[in-house]
Amino acid sequence: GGFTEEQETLVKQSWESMKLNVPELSLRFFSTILEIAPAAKGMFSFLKDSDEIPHNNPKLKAHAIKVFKMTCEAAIQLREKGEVVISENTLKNLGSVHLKKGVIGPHFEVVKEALLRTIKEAMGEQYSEEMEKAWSEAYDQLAAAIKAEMKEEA
Ligand code: HEM
Ligand code: ISQ
Repeated sequence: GGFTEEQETLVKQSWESMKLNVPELSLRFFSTILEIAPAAKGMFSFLKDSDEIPHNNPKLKAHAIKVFKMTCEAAIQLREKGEVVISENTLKNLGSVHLKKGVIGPHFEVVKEALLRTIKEAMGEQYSEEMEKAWSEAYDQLAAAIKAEMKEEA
């Protein structure tokens, strides 16, 4: 089905609200990924020399926020163009980084679940099924583009 204006608005508005609390959001998101898939710990450089999740790691924050931002951008493009378009350089870089880190298909479901749980927690009363569905669809399309690039580079 097509991505509606209402869905785009739900994603954009919730992101505007969530980005007011980047430090907590990025930490919750990352912690939830590791809660669901503890084995993913070894993949992230932020955790190299400790078991503790660093609470003020600029790289962790920047990457986590990029996932939200890119999903929000995907929602805008889905509504405007009916598909997710990512610049060639960005896509190539994301493909190679994730391939090199050993990311595989099922990991994308883990990150999706963590993203949705983080949004639910952050939005509280304002959270809705429709909001979840909009983020979920945008994420799926974005993930498909990255997975296709990883396949190409493999
Ligand atoms: C790195 C985004 C899915 C694990 C990154 C970076 C971005 C990003 C922007 C930084 C790239 C750079 O260093 O230039 C995304 C997006 C995803 C996604 C938008 C899905 C739509 C995943 C999944 C996993 C994963 C499914 C597996 C659990 C990693 C790891 C790194 C990384 C291990 C390297 C972090 C480091 O040690 O510096 N991701 N990612 N990502 N991502 Fe993802
Ligand atoms: C990189 N890729 C996917 C999800 C992430 C979450 C937190 C930090 C980095 C990430």
